[in-house]
Amino acid sequence: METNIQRGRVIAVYGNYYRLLTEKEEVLAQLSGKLFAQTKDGIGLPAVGDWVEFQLLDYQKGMIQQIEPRKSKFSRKIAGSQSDEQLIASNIDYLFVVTSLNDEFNLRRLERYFAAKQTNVEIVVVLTKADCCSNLDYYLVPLYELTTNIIVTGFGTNEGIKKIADYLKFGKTGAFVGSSGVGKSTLVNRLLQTEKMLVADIRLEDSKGRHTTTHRELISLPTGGYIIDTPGMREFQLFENSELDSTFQDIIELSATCRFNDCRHESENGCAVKAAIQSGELAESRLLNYVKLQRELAFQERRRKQKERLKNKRKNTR
Ligand SMILES: Nc1nc2c(ncn2[C@@H]2O[C@H](COP(=O)(O)OP(=O)(O)OP(=O)(O)O)[C@@H](O)[C@H]2O)c(=O)[nH]1
Ligand SMILES: [Mg+2]
Ligand SMILES: [Zn+2]
Repeated sequence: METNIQRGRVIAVYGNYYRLLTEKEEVLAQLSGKLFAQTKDGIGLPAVGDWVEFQLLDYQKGMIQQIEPRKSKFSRKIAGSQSDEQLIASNIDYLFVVTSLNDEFNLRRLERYFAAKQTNVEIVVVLTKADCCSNLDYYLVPLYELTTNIIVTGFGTNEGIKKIADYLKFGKTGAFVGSSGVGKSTLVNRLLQTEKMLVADIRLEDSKGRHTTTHRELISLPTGGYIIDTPGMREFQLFENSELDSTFQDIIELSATCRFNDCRHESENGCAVKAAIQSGELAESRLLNYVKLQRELAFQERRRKQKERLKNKRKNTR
């Protein structure tokens, strides 16, 4: 008989250990053998943001029995050559894509985040370091084409921080994602009004961050909401096609008016996409990014199918 079953939320993962937050305390837990076996097909291991049921064993120690179904998630393809999914945060309402108002800003990378957007998650772009930027419009004008969910922050003003806090009302969860050094942990500290998270200067040589944050962590906020801080991403590849087409709706609409149905928008006659590039209506880099993302997803789809076939083969020969 299992007694003392409680509900908790994964706030950090350390190897095989999971730090859980309950209403009363923090608990360090491991997976039950049964759950570990189940995680091998389907749901995967618990991720930061997951709600779990666990058995309280001992003083602040526990055994996780079950992962509650995820309402939403944000994942990418794991870094490197494999095509598996890496869950970055689960049960989030808002994905705050953080980017700074300097050379780090990259519209093509932002498009990638929008293309990877997953169900039940709203994306908000947070532009940091406004205090060091004298040409805000240079960044804002092209960004408006992609989204109007934009928050501008910087040292010397609390306005942006207040807007972020407004999203993270009681029970709501957000995650900060973006490159190293853009100021994700600084935002967490400002939301908390304490220096909880370690932050570090970016490198002088190339203005890149130092990968200061090394673990994903969920933090409770005074508003009753939660924020997940994540390490800066070096590489961010799409895991599955969810919002690719809606992110590039303009190109899809243009393609529909190309003379040939199978137009590759390269050198075909009557190509509406090329015409839009020539007239300045569409940025060529946007088209190239779309094609690149499509290829990336097609490649992973092939890898996944290959893997699936191998798995079935093994099953059948067992
Ligand atoms: N001027 C200015 N500097 C900022 C701002 N926000 C953050 N910084 C600085 O940027 C540097 C990097 O900040 P972090 O918060 O460590 O960046 P991070 O995104 O958490 O980086 P990783 O943990 O490596 O992913 C620090 O020196 C911060 O003080 C801002 O709004 N204005
Ligand atoms: Mg950090
Ligand atoms: Zn075309």
